[in-house]
Amino acid sequence: MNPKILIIGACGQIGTELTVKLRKLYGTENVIASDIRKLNTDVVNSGPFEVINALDFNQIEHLVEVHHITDIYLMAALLSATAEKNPAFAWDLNMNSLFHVLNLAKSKKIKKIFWPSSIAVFGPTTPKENTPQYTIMEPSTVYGISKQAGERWCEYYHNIYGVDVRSIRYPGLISWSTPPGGGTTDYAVDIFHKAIADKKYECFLSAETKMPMMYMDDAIDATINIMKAPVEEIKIHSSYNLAAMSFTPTEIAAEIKKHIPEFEITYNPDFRQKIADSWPASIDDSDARKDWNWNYKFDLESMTKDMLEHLS
Ligand code: AKB
Repeated sequence: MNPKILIIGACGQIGTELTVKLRKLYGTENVIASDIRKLNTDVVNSGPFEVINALDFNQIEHLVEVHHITDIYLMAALLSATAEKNPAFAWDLNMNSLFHVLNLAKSKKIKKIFWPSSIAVFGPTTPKENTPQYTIMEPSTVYGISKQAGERWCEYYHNIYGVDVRSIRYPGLISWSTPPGGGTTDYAVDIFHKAIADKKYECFLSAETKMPMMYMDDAIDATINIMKAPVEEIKIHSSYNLAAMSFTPTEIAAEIKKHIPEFEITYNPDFRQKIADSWPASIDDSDARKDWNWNYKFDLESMTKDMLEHLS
């Protein structure tokens, strides 16, 4: 039987594409999209849509009851750069929306949860290359602290209350169809828009800042696959490391130059540099590969080609 899905934060960077894919997979009527406002006309007009506040438990519970929801994908969050500007609200949104959903599962009103974590759970004392699944985690951003605490709570709710919650530590995500949402890795999306429009880009990170990244198609596949995996395959109940490619601004600029030879990049690092410096450069995702057969399709070359084709 198809799951009955509620996506909270459906108009955001991941939510938009996730909604489309889940509707194709499970049928439009089985996927209820929701967000705080009607921010994306495609999402709003392509199937059932509800305006809700992720911080309002009663609103979420009401939707769960009315639509007989079995699975919730909680995609609402403040990302790293935005969260630094509003720490109290970021903590409130990122943590309390998670508690609402975990508590619905604890009281058996829903069966399964997807909750996104991030490479931001790591910090400056974490090994930078091939960052292991289990390692030192001392996040230095509000976003990272909220994601790390969230991971601990997911594992706790699984161990103590038997909640089926599944999670991925997303790297930076790159997509042509949705604008970035206030993250530190967002330069890797902006750069394509500026390369096409202006043939030049001023990067807010320094030339050699290497970070883990992933094309949105792969991120959506990972999300759907971890949710589809039989419960016994899910061995990690905090969050899985996930990787595809790692590159620096210099390297992505060189790849773009192969298609747009006039393209030039300059560097003017801002407050986001410190955030990027505290994150891993590459990730060891062998547990995800082993447990639920994770693999990626897009590398830097194929991602760049696909981005430019779609945006042009
Ligand atoms: C961000 O840059 O904040 C996000 C993330 C890595 O979670 N893209």
